[in-house]
Amino acid sequence: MTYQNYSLKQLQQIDAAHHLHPFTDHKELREAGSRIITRANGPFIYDSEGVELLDGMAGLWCVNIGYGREELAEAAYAQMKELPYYNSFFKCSTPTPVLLSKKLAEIAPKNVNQVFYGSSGSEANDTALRLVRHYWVIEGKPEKNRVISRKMAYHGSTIAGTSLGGMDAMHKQLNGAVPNIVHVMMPYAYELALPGESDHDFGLRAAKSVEDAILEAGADKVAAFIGEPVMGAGGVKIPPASYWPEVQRICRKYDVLLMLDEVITGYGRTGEWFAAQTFGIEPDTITTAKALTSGYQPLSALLVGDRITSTLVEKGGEFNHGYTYSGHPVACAVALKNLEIIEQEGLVDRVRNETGPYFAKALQERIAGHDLVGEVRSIGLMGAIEIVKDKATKERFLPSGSAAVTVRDHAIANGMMLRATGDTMILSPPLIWTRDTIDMACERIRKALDLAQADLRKR
Ligand code: PXG
Repeated sequence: MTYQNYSLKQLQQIDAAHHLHPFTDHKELREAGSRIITRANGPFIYDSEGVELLDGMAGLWCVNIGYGREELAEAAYAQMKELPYYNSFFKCSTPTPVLLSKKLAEIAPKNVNQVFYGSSGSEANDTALRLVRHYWVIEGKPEKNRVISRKMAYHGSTIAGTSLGGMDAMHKQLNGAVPNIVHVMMPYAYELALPGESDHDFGLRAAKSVEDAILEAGADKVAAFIGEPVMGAGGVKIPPASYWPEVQRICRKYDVLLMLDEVITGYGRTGEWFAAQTFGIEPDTITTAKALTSGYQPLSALLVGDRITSTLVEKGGEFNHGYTYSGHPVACAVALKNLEIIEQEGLVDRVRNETGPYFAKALQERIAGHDLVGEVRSIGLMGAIEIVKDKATKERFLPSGSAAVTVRDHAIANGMMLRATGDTMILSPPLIWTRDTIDMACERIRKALDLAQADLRKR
């Protein structure tokens, strides 16, 4: 029986009875009922009632080539018929992860040439943490096992992912994190820059907090620093240009590995294949997932730099780590086709030269001036809108986070799917957006802001 035989009410009831959703207050969901998305095409998603929404989030930061790409379905179908599964343990391999690894080495920063596969970003970060700690053990420095991360970082929901991440609400529920991970300040000038401090100086100060943490622990105790080039789930926090080169300089000075989590920024979002290239740095590991397949299949790729792989190969022996689905042939076939489409359609260049700059200008000219908006910022095709009560003082509405939810609800009611995190609205659209799509989004967001303002004034 297909879902079409069920009414919306029935699906919602079954969902409530049997399905525990991620990051959800289950009591609240049972009262409200879920919105059931049934199909999608290009930049639009459609719910079970036929309502069309412009998807400002590319699913969950992943559907970079948009919906309805038959070539990806065909690539999966062909691979499933020929070889649906075989593992890459025990000296075996299958063709698609081999070819995908070659492709990834071609597009990654030049010091990064090898790939370890998983099925999710969280798994890839678990692999990354295990790998860097293992690296220092085989280098004869097992005491070098601490990792520095940032407050508000998001690195996934497994125990290692949550521990690496800096979300307080998640840590509280962990009730015991992976030890030896510390969190320093985030590079978030809007709230953390001092009065009169330039962006440049703020970026250097935020990087200095990494150096302070290294010195506090002792450089001989620190394995690595991990960060999202642009913090995503934490609110599209874009560091000043001075930040990443300085963090890299500090890591090199103290012989600390640099781990980038590009689960959101990888595969074109910032106008280069990887944000490492946008910010001009050469990390030792790059965690990627999401847009690697544009979300059409679950797949992650931990890209590993030459420094780590040469030690691993020369001195490592067996690395006792791997997943049933490491290098899944169907997921890798879909990834290959996805990257081919991104290349053929020139989507990365388009973000860098055309849609990214147009998106930035549209947000500045049409959204930044609104009374509810404290700041807009963007890089490539990811953007944020800070919702405030008072533009001059940056005072927020209370309770915290409620104003952004009001804006989001009006946006959805007006055909625009976007996400609220704290008091920040987030945009991370498919890279196929054109100037027209950006115009449409701005119109709908502007309307949502007007309606939210009327509501918030009544409170
Ligand atoms: N790293 C980063 C930077 C992420 O954004 C992960 C790791 C984990 O990936 P998986 O595939 O295990 O989910 C992510 C995932 C949100 C939201 O609400 C963001 C993510 C996942 C779920 C929700 O913005 N990012």
